[in-house]
Amino acid sequence: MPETKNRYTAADIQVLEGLEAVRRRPSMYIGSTDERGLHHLVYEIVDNSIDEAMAGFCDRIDIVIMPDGSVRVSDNGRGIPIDKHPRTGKSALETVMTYLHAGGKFDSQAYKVSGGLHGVGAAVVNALSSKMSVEVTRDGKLYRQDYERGKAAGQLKVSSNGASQTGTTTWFLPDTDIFGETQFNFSTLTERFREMAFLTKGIWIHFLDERSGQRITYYFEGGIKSFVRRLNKDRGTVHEPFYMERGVEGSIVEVAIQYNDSFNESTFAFANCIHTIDGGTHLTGFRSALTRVLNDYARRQKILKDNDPNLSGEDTREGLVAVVSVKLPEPQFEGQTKTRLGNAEMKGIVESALGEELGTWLEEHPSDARRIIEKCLTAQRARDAARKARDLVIKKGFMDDSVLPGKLADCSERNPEVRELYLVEGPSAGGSAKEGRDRRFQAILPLRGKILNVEKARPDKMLAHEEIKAIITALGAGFGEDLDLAKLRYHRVIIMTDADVDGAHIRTLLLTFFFRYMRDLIERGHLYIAQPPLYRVQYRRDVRWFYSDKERDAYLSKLKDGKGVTIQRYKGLGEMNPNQLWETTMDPDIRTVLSVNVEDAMRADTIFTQLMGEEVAPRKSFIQSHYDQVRNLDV
Ligand code: 0RA
Repeated sequence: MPETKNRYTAADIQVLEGLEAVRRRPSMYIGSTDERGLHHLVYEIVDNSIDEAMAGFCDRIDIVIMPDGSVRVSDNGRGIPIDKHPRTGKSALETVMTYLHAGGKFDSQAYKVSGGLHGVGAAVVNALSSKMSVEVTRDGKLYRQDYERGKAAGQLKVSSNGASQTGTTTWFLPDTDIFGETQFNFSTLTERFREMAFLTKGIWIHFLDERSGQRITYYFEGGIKSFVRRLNKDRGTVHEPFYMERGVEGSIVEVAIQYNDSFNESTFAFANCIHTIDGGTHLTGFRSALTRVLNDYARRQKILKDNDPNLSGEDTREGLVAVVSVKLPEPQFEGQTKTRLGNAEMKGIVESALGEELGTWLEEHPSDARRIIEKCLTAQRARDAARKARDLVIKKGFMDDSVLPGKLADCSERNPEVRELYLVEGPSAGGSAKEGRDRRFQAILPLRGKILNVEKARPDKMLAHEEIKAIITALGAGFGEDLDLAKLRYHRVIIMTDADVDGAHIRTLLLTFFFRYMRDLIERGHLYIAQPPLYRVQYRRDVRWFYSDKERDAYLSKLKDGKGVTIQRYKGLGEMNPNQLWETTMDPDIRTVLSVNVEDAMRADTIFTQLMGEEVAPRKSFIQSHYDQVRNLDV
């Protein structure tokens, strides 16, 4: 914990701007007024309680979503001070709730962990709420004040309750004049609360959604150490997690590391509990310490001989799961989305703190250390092999369309912008698709058998896999670092699989491949998922296709008598004749295709990791329990 500053005095708050500015330009303060902005209100309030927890005075936060769309957040901290503020002449509480810190912009998190009053967020929430009230318990009294659209609606009321506990309860109702969307999303909130709980060791977060009665409690004794354990839950791990926490010059550095037996890196970096997706100085310091310490150790132990090359940064990050969390007084967030930490001093602080702590840990855990180094050496050797394989493969004409795969049924159109490539599961479906398509602009690549799980294979293995090789060659744009979309032979790549669990699995494997090796293709909107129907319903001579149980039932319930109705369930694409496949799934005039996008690459990554984990059971249950959503999968 940082050393907390001297006791708070009301004069510490820098004032002073009214809240009209917030109502005039809400997006400047909360990013947007859509669903995201709405949720941001809750985070702002909970953040204040989290700050109180980080200062060491609070270990419990209760959040309740009410049926009327209002939210209540309570904590057992010291309670917002109520003493009189010298500049405003009002209570500290009212000052905090009805004035804006100078410069209290959306991107300014400067008040966090700074020992000052964490008020900016609460005032912004107040400005954007049609009603709000704050109750403070301290000094054996209960204080309460109500607000409307950022203005006090009455005096601070005091009653004596004689209770010894302290705390703050904030209740607010988002203003429907400001927010287009006022429905809170349970899982959006739980995800964030879980992250907050992970990042704040020892905090209990209780969340109740009164609309549905759902409730959930988060508590992670080990903080980010629990986080890495959780991330590795379904994988084989190489050792017990490494964990360190150290205070340096008013900042706190926390790092947890655990290698697993996969080949991907998942490092999450946070600054003051904000997920810095674009990294920054703390991440740079982390990486350079990791590479340096592992190389030093390997040399000292003579695992690396004098003539052996150093482990590269990449070599030390295969199978790495890590969380880096720093807390600092005046964080600077950079970049368009303010998700990169800019404070230059953080690089050195993290690098030396981690360098020392990890160095010591390796010395004290020689068998864990050896396994980690072995893992890095394997990565180094494999990277070498992959480089050679790739050179070979490129030489062999991988990116040359004179060697298109034999089973590709190409189209006649030459302009890549209008060309489509269907990746079709199963030979019989492939046959129907070939016959049913419009051969001017639709090409078919039938895929046989299993698609390689690229999550479990290195690039050299991947390139040896027939189906993957065929996809890469057909697309003609290379892959990985060499991906060149200017060479892409089809601007629409459409995955067409059965509408069942196996189809969903194959689709996931394909998406994983694209995600890992052709992410830009997804990002540029070239990847789609075909939507074959689930049912064919014939009523007398009228034939219709339905894409969900709901649509089918709605139609059936409208038929007066059930006579003359035949319902056929399509289990596989192969059951449709070419004509039907064209009409239901491939005809651009009537088909629907889902565009795949990488909105949130990190989330997709986590989901992929979960889906692709070594152990089969969790993957199965994920696919089954999310089957409805899988139809509308957005990666
Ligand atoms: C500054 C000083 C003190 C408490 C807080 C801030 C505080 C703010 C919030 C906002 C939500 N929950 C909170 N809990 C505490 C206390 C100063 C003192 O009593 O010495």
